[in-house]
Amino acid sequence: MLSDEQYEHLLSSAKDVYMYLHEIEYYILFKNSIYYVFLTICALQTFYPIFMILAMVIRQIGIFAHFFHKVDHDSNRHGGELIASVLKAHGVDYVFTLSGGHISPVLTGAEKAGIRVIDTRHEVTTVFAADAVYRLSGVPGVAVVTAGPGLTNTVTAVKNAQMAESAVVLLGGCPSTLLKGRGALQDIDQMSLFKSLTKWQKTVTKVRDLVPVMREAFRQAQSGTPGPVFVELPLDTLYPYPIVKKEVVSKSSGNSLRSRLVNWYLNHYLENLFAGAFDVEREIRPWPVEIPFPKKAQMQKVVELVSKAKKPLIVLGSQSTLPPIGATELRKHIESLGIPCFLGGMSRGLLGPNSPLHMRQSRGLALKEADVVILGGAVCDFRLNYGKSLSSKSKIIAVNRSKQQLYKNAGIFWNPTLALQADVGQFFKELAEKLGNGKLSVSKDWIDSLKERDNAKESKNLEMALQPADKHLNPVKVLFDLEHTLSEDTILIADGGDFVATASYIVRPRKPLSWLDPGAFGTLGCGAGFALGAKLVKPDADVCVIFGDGSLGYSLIEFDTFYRHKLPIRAVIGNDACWTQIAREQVNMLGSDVGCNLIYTTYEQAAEGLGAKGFVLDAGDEEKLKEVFNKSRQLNLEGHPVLINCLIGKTKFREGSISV
Ligand SMILES: Cc1ncc(C[n+]2csc(CCOP(=O)(O)OP(=O)(O)O)c2C)c(N)n1
Ligand SMILES: *[C@@H]1O[C@H](CO)[C@@H](O)[C@H](O)[C@H]1NC(C)=O
Ligand SMILES: *[C@@H]1O[C@H](CO)[C@@H](O)[C@H](O)[C@H]1NC(C)=O
Ligand SMILES: [Mg+2]
Repeated sequence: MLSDEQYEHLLSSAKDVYMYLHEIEYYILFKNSIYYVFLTICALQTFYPIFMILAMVIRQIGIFAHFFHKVDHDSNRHGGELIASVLKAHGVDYVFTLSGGHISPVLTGAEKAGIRVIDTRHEVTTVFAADAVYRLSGVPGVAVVTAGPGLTNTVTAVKNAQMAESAVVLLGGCPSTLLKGRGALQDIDQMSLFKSLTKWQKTVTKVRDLVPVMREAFRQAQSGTPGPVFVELPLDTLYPYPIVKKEVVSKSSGNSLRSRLVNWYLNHYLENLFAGAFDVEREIRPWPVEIPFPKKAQMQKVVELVSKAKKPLIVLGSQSTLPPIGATELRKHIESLGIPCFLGGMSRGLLGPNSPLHMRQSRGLALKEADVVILGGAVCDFRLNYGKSLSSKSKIIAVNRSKQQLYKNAGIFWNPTLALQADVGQFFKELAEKLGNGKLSVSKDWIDSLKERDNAKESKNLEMALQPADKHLNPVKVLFDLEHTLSEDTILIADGGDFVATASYIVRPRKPLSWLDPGAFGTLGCGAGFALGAKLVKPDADVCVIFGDGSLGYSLIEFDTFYRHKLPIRAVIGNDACWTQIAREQVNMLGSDVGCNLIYTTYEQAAEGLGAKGFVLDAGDEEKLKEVFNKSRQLNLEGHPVLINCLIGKTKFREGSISV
């Protein structure tokens, strides 16, 4: 029997072989049958060594591709155009970048294909933006960055996308195939670096491979548990033949036998690099994406369990909003089931601002009382206290596309009664078909008791908003006033510590997909990138970022990007002159605030310098808050990005919550 790894290897080899046979059209007659023979061998899981040798031999045939293809030596067509054609066919409307010679052809190719190129001021922004594009549109976001430092600058956002399970296609430059490992500029081992950060990664080695590799990248990014993928693009697979030839061959001219031999080799190498690149019409349409569906037998057990429940509870996480079901349809299914619901991550806002089923407060208590808990894409990590939040008396149904996540900390702190590796949306669709529309009688007392607790807590919050803070504005009041001016089309983005955590209890996303936060990786600095992606996907939406003053620092320069690209977003800063979430604990536990203090910087002026409109609000401006929030939206509609610097003081709102 083969190990999983060998099997994967075998399958991918079979695909490679198929690709090469495709390139050499002379074999086209046998192409399909040979592929099926290989797949059969795979299925039999035997002859592994023989197959691998065979695959290698056939793969080598690809090296002689230029015997079958004539390379047009004068053509100015280039690999960037091929990449753009695949992007276009996959519904990509924008790529995010920060320029670099290694990737110029991808950018000009995209421009020519009518794909909007958004150039940012830091590479990390490109991937945050691409992440937001996927979350809001279901089309993988695309970031294009240059070799070496361009790529390493994306690392935080790539890891964040991986943990948030967001499909991002990252394209990175690298030195030409011939010069790799020979000390070229910015030549580092990018593949090892991105191996743990992405779910799939591949280096392109021939121009003719660009299209199939790109298609595979899109399929991989969206299949199973979505995530970022990385495609490495050597310089000589991107530039036109005459330019590459000039770079590679002409530089080693001379008449000695040795240099003639070298030149012969280089010419041969180049022919092969470009063979079959532009003279073959390649399939560019998307591959089907593989999504795990709930198994019938398991679904039957779920229906039995849930139909007996008196106090059922749903906890939804980010995965629930993934295509193909999508957030709007999921909302219908949840409502038709009538089970009370806690929403987290991307599912916030799913049920609108005032749904009777949506509970917001005291989740811990509710989890202890429920008899059946459905974890829909919510994972037993720190957010559920590693599973300790669940009661051993409740029946737990866990649904997640990823097997690993499904069983996280199971057996130690909690035990799933039923665990389904399946798409969350599909799960609720099937459950609603069986038990929806009143077939389920959820106890009214149960919902009422949850709602009562919710209301009690919310009144307490409101009280908190009325107390004056020391010296500056009360953050709770700032956020309540912001909440009261939000509209149906607001998309909220959260980037910060305490101020943002407070916001998550006070502002109410109005509809599905109107709340973006980093997710499990919990990084600061996602604000500008998320806003960029959101404003492009939803140009008419009111994109509003809630920043801590510390967090704003990472994003501030991108106001220049908002201004240049005419993307009017607005930002509300909770400026407490401090990295408060850290200071609060550090002072308490270790007795010093060293390293945690900032000052009341005039961020509104910084933003003005970058082309935005700026406001500052301090104690005494309590009555003006709503007016300024309204005004900022108005300025957005007139095309201006806006930053509102709210100087806030301390309250007891977050006291006692531990955060790192
Ligand atoms: C990239 C990154 N660096 C550091 C941290 C640790 N961290 C978490 S919250 C926080 C404070 C954030 O300060 P600010 O944005 O001003 O929000 P506040 O807590 O003051 O409201 C820090 C430094 C982190 N999560 N991510
Ligand atoms: C799976 O679980 C992880 C961890 O809890 C969570 O972040 C993710 O959204 C879940 N994904 C799905 C598809 O349910
Ligand atoms: C702000 O705008 C909202 C909605 O447009 C409106 O109801 C409210 O009265 C406005 N408030 C102020 C203070 O301008
Ligand atoms: Mg702060």
